[in-house]
This record gives sequence, C-alpha cells and structure tokens, in this order.
Amino acid sequence: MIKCVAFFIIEMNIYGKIVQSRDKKQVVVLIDPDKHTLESLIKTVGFAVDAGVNYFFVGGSLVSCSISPVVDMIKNTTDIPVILFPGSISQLSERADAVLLLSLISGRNPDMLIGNHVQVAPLLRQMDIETIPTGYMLIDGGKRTSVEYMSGTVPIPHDKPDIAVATAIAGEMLGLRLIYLEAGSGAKKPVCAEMIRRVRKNTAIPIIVGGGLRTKKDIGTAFDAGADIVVLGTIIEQNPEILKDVLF
Ligand code: 1GP
Repeated sequence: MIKCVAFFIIEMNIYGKIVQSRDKKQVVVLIDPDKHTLESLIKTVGFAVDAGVNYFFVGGSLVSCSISPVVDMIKNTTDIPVILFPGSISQLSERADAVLLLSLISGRNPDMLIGNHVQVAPLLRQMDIETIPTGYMLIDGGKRTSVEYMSGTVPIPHDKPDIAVATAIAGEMLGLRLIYLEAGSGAKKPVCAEMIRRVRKNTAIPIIVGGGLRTKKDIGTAFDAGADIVVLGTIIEQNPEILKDVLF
C-alpha cells in the first residue's frame, strides 16, 4: 500500500509570532501618521528596516488623516508586519497584518471597554484581519498625555503596582491576550521596572511596554523587568537615526 503524506504549510499568525519570540527582545516602531511627512516616513521606515525592528504599529490618539496610505507605504517597502494600534474606530486598513483590539482596562470609559468594539466588530470580520485582544493600561507618566485626555480616563498611579497587577490579572482572566503598559506618548517617565516586574510575575500573557522610553538604558530596564515588546515613538520621530544606537 502506498502511503500518501500530505504536507501543509500553515503560516503562523502575528500573535503566534509574538508568543514564539518571547525569549527575544521584540521592538516596535510606532508610526503616528499625523506626525510624519512622506519624506520623514520614508526615512523612518528605512532606519527601522536597517535596525531590524520586529513590527510597526500604526495609529495615534488623534489622527486626522487616513492611515491607509501609510500602511500601504510600509507594506510596499518591507515584510516587517504592520499592526494597527487604533486610537479610534476610523483608524483601520485592510492591508495591515493585524489589529490590536484595545480594551482600556485601566479606565472606566464604557466606549473604550466595549462600545467601540461593538461598532467596529462587523467591519473587522468583513475585513478578515487578525484581531489581537489587548488589555491596554494607562499608567501615570508624570504629565497629562493625549491618550489620557482623549480617552477621558484616569491613569493608574506610577507607584501603585498592586493596582496594575490586579488590573492585568483581570484582563488575563477575561481572555485578553496581551497586556500593554502605556505611560503615554512623550511621557516624562516610563512605566517603572517594579510595576513591569510585578505584572510579569503575576500574569502569563506577553507584555508590551511603551511611553517615554528614550534611551538604551530605558529600553534595557523594561526588557530586564519582563517586557516582551517595547514601543518606540517620540524618540524615533525626533531622530530616526537613533535606532541603531539604542538597539545595538
Ligand atoms: C505611545 O507607547 C507609545 O503609545 C510610544 O510612546 O512616543 O513616548 O515613545 P513614545
């Protein structure tokens, strides 16, 4: 009898890649379309590709233009996956590889917890895009940030890791698949090591850390404390060439 063996190549989705790379230090460059000209976008993407970053996030608290051309430009330039990081339900693009379905679990704004999701769910299903349910936690970063203002939520105090831990555990129990500890874009101080460490110790899902990471030391501290992914926005907008210094 001749045995037929069928080989299937199953492409791993983005969440699978994140989980599989948990022992590596994964770096995201955040592209806020409103903060770029075409020239600066081309430059930033070029430096990010050269530096070997793992993902691009595209989105922002307030984006006044369409994000699709930005996603298209990145997709036409590189194979590095593009993940949407939407500050509002209008920030969607079919060409992105995945979308963070953000639930702002540190806040008590029902739109950010479920209302926006209901509005956008049928469209996401139609777009057939990978959705990654993400517990988004805003942590006080020493100044009022756009995300705090736009979301109408109060951040978790910087020095209250117990609250962060309880919130992250609740998110994990609800079935969320990532925790994003966010000090807010341009934060004066990033999420502290103690908070990252405690969340890491008490949850099993991957942790993203962003907001106010400016130096190689800040990035190293976040990784050493247990971050799986760090997000860099402002420092790259100010000087994309810095990528080679902060990552190597
Ligand atoms: C914001 O975490 C990101 O959502 C990036 O923050 O702009 O401070 O790097 P920065």
